[in-house]
This record gives sequence, structure tokens and C-alpha cells, in this order.
Amino acid sequence: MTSVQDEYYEFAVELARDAAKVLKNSIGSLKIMKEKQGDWDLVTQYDTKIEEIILGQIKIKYPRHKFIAEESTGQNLPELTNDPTWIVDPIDGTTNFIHGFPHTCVVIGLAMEKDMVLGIVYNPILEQFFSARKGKGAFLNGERIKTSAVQDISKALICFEPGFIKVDYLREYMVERIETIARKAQGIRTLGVAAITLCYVALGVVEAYPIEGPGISTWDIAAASLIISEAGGVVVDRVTGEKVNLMKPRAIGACNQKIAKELIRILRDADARVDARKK
Ligand code: LIP
Repeated sequence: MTSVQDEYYEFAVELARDAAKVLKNSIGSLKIMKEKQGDWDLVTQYDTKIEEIILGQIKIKYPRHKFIAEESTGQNLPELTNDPTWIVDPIDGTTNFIHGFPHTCVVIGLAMEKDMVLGIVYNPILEQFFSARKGKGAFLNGERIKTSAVQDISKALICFEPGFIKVDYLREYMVERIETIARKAQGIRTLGVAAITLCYVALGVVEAYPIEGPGISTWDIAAASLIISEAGGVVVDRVTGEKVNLMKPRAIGACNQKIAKELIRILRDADARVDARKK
């Protein structure tokens, strides 16, 4: 018998596939782009077009459901209520999409009673369909995935976003954090797309990914946070170490608690050095 949860999932899968066709067909074409907060935060006509497709179908199928979506909601986030709430990023990795760098995706998540129950992150360029349902595991193209077993940060590959170096008040902190991570970890990588990078933590090919900054919001983290936790990892608040607050994400996605804690300490110490220099 099909449950309502199965129905939501099947609907979301179709929706992601439909939306991703537009992303795939437009990745190499001419784009009209606009800067939101700076040239590190862009939007194209396709972000808007894909979001309209997704929200349009949700509104027809589930008119009582709520949504939080990058282009329509913007930075004024509503409160997350107990109602079913679809959390959507039509194109995550917009700069990658503009350049044709093949790490870009459609993101669809569903929260019920303030908890994520399904998450889909679909990169149609590399044909990577990440999915998870609460309590049912995480998958890449239908194959179960699991986070890495690495316990030691010196053996870890850490992803990071250096783009916020362009933001004046963050510059020194970003530089210090990057240098510290690069010294302590086995390697540092950057993909420029939060949702896919979190899924790489879930896949076990990256051990951790701290992600926060202006413009990083609920839609970048929500769906992939379920994919990580269903794959055996954690997504925690970068300061408190508690479960991440999806409505105020300053997150660390990690393969396990030990790596997450170590990274919290490393970032805290890096920030403290910057603060001390500023005094
Ligand atoms: C992007 C994030 C990415 C970050 C970019 C941007 P968008 O989201 O996924 O991690 O480096 O600055 O915020 O705007 O492409 O959906």
C-alpha cells in the first residue's frame, strides 16, 4: 500500500527530474545574470524559471503546503511551522552553472513538523541523483551510500568555500580558516555548491564541509542535511556543536561527531587568532 510519504517522495522525484531538464538544457547557453549581494552571489533567468516550474507544480498538487525557496523567499525567511514545507533551491551552484562547471544541481526537500522527511539533490550534468527519506537511508542513483569512517582530521579531505574572502568583514577570518584547515587536514577542496558538497560528505568521498556566510541559507542545507544523517553522518551548528538550525545555518556537515568536533575547535581557534590580532 502506498503511504502519503511515498506519494510525496514520488512527486518530488518527478519534480526534480522535470526541473533538471531545464538546468541541463541551459547550462551552456547565454544567461542574463544579476548580482544579489556581490559577484559571488548571482541569479540567472533560469534560477527563476526552474523555481516557477517547481513551485507551480507544488501549488497545484498540494495547495495547502508551504514553501521556502531561494528566489521567491529571498533573505526574509518565514518561520518554519509544523505544516508540510517544501524547501527548494532551483539551481544551487549558480556561478558553476554560469561557467558550465559541471557541479550544479536542483534541490528539493520537504520538512514536516519542522523535521526533514525527504531530500533530493540532483546534478543532471553528471547524472548524480542523491536522495534520502527519513529513516530509510541515503542513496546515489538508487545505491545506498554511507559516510567515511575516517576519525582523524589529518586523514580527512575537507571542502571549503573561499568565495566569502570577497566580503570585507569576513576576509581575515576566511584566510585564517583556510590556512588552518589546509595545514591540519590531508587536503582541502572547493566545489562552489553547498548541496552537492554536503552530498559528497554523505557519499564518503569528503570527510567534512563547514558552510556558512551571507546568502547561505535553509535551501542550501536542508535537503542535504537529511541525506548526510541518513548516510550516518552529522550536520551540526558550527559554534554550539548542536544539531544545525536549518533556519539559521552556520553548518558543519561531517562524516562523524569526532571530525565535526575537531573542526569546530580548529575554526574557533582560527577565529580567536584573528580577533586577537584585531585588538
Ligand atoms: C551557492 C552556494 C555555494 C557558495 C555560493 C552560493 P547558489 O549557492 O551553494 O556553496 O559558495 O556563493 O551561495 O547561490 O548558487 O544557490
